[in-house]
Amino acid sequence: MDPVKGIDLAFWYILGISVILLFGITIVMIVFAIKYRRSKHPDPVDIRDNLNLEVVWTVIPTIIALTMFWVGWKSYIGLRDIPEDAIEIEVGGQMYSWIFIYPNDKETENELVVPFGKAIKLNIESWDVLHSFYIPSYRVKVDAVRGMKTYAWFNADRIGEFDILCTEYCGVDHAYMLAKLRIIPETEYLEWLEQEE
Ligand SMILES: [Cu+2]
Repeated sequence: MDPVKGIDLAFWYILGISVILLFGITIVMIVFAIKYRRSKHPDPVDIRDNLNLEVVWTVIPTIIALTMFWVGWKSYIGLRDIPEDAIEIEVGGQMYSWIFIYPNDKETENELVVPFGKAIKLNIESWDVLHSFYIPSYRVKVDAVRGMKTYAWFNADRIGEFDILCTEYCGVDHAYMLAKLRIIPETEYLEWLEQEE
């Protein structure tokens, strides 16, 4: 599944169920508080050991929770499963910028340029403290840890410029640790790749 679609689906699914439950429970609570108030029902009814009721309120929430897990799990798998033809780019986080190293050893700072229509795999590492690599538009957010390789991938399916941020507080200039993702047509990318900076 396309991770962007999968994550959005999981988000809206869980939010939708939460909203329905919020309103459903609130309405039932208000209705019951009015309908069964003490002046009308002085003697409460004991409903303990009602098997049907207990089965219903155990089984239905369990099914709802499992479907939430399923939707979340599917989108997570989408984030971790990388297409085989993905282009690999090394990403290094350092106080306070992102360095990108391309297959031909070209290096850029705070600018990730990739060809349109390709899957991009990012091998992420930190060169000092903890950082976190985040592309909101592609729902990608992975920790950058010194001495440990992490990865992320996205499908570059839109031409344009997108934000890249650091989302792990890494020092005084953390807020300025910003970069741009630039998705350009493949021919332009190949030309750009050969250019000396
Ligand atoms: Cu950082």
